[in-house]
Amino acid sequence: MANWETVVVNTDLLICGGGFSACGAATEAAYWAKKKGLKVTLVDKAAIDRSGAVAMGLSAINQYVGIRDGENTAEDYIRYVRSDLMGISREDLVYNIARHVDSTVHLFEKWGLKIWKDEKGKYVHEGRWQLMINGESYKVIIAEAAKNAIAAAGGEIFERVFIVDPLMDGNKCVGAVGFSTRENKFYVFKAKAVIAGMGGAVHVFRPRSVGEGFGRSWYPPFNSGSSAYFTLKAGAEMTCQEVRFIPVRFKDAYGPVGAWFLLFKSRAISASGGDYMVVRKAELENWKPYGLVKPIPANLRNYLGMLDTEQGLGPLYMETDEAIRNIAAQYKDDPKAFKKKMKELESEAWEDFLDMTISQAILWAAQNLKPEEKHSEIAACEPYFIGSHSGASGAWVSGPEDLPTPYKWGYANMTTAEALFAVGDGSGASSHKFSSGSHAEGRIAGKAAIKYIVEKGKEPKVDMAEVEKLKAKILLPLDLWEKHSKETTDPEINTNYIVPRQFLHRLQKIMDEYAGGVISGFKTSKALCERGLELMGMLKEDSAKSAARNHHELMRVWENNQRVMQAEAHIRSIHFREETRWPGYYFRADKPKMDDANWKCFVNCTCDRKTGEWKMMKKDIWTMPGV
Ligand code: SFD
Ligand code: AMP
Repeated sequence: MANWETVVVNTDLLICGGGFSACGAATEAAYWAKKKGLKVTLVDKAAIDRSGAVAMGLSAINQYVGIRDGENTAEDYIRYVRSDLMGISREDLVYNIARHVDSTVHLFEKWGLKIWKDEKGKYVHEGRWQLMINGESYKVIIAEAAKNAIAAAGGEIFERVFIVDPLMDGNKCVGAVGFSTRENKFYVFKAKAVIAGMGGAVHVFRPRSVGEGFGRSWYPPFNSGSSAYFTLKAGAEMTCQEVRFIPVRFKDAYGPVGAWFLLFKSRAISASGGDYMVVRKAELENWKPYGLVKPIPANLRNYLGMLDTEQGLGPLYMETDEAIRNIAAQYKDDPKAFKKKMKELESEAWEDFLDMTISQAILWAAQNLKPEEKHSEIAACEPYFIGSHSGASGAWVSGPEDLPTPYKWGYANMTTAEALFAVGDGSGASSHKFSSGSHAEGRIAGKAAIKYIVEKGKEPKVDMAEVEKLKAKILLPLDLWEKHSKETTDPEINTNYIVPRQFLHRLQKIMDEYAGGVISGFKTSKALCERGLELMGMLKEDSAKSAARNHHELMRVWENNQRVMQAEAHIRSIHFREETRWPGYYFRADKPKMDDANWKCFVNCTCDRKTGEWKMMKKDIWTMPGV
């Protein structure tokens, strides 16, 4: 085995991940931990100033309820999420986040985030729930608060340490193991409670951008399904693993569309000029009651555009030029004011991307595209797993203590594995929390985890023999490379191992062709899922033959293995749910209709820790009384 030092770290609370939800957890947990003399440790695979989905910044805060100004209520937010997810949401979790998210946003502002204000000093809304920000440094600001809180409480932060597996004592999580991506160090974190906040997953499906564009995606390429893998490996129950997210984005550089649709009130059209949201309105009747609500659910908006594409009406375009002209039109009688407004709109258009998806601004520049002069192509992306946006995949967590929810087994956001909490993209069925809601959910879980430690925390019992086995398994790819790489002329072509890039391509091919990726027009069926699972079984066998030539590739190997776990949970869930509920995300082509009588329920699953056997189950939907 590679001769790496084993570093043991003892802590009370371990936070895995350093993104939005983990920073929320750290900020809150450190506050309570300091009072109780407990230690909080946070571990991220990258540097938390610029890690995760918000690495490049964002141009909007997508969840702000506005309770203090009477703009909306938390109950309104339940209704929004319920409809947008076609009836499938954990209303207790959605409510819990909605009632706390505003205070998180107020904290962001206190910490230095610039939220746009109008002349009356009110936040500028992008849409009903969204606020405009100057967000280039959004992550830096939120990370700084988390770092300060941990430092003030005497905790520790580990950066560039990649978490792989949970440590378990029966059904209880007692820590995690991982490795440094820079040094020859294998880490063992022993903890009384653990929070999984390692984001969602991308590159499980073959991306649209391949070859020289490989790595480009809307969701950040560094999130590889670590949360799902970690909670599944802990034996925790998962939910909504079929509810992938497919956003419509500016094509090829993946610029988000929210500001265009909501702030600029832009239309999207087909190549022949039809506005698919208007032309195809009648189709929405087939998806009642959700098809008839406002806003129309994200997957149905996608679906109407996809119908145009399927019928040869593509490319689809965002009418940026028309939208800018429409807004500026109110100044048409005053040439000076008109010119000024046009300049302002032009800079807002560019800033939207420069704050959040810089590559989109670069692509516009490279293609000589001026948004005020010419429209831009948009397209549906490849599927992602992101429980915090308009998808829903994640762990099945306990609801808030003060609500009459049937899903409650103790501490808020604790998974069905004791002492293991999940947040952000790692917790399921609580969609539309975005950056702010993920942070708020992190705070909820951080507080609950400290409460758990105070009330039930015991010294973690870690089986060091088990740890040694995990160390050997995790470092094996380095050994395989060392042993065999000189046996062939090209070390990448070797019958004794598979390199991470080849493995990833195989996974993506299976998912794309059998589980409804871009190439299959997002369509799959029972038989395709079954064949996909068969091939996945063979891929899993080969995962033990993965080789890595250095630290970076070792990370790539484990990212792949984590993606495989996410992929399998996804295919099994799509296979189990015998209906099509989210057209525009995926189609069970053999069951093309929504079947409320049999499938208005959650699909949950577990993977047995010892046998690896999957169990699929239905769970009833609970709706908040009176909402
Ligand atoms: O417009 C390991 N999101 C948006 N939210 C908004 O509020 N406004 C927007 O404008 C948003 N837009 C947007 C968004 C996302 C993306 C990718 C783009 C644009 C381009 C959504 C939010 O970003 C999202 O909801 C939150 O970030 C979710 O938070 P969280 O904590 O669940 O995930 P994270 O922030 O990505 O952090 C994950 C962390 O885990 C680390 N990590 N650490 C150790 N070991 C491992 N094995 C690990 N694997 C991962 C990561 O490094 C990271 O720190 S718009 O398009 O919608
Ligand atoms: P996006 O840029 O697509 O991630 O969207 C940002 C925010 O705007 C999210 O809250 C979306 O749900 C919302 N959104 C985007 N497009 C629309 C639309 N056409 N109608 C209503 N809400 C939208």
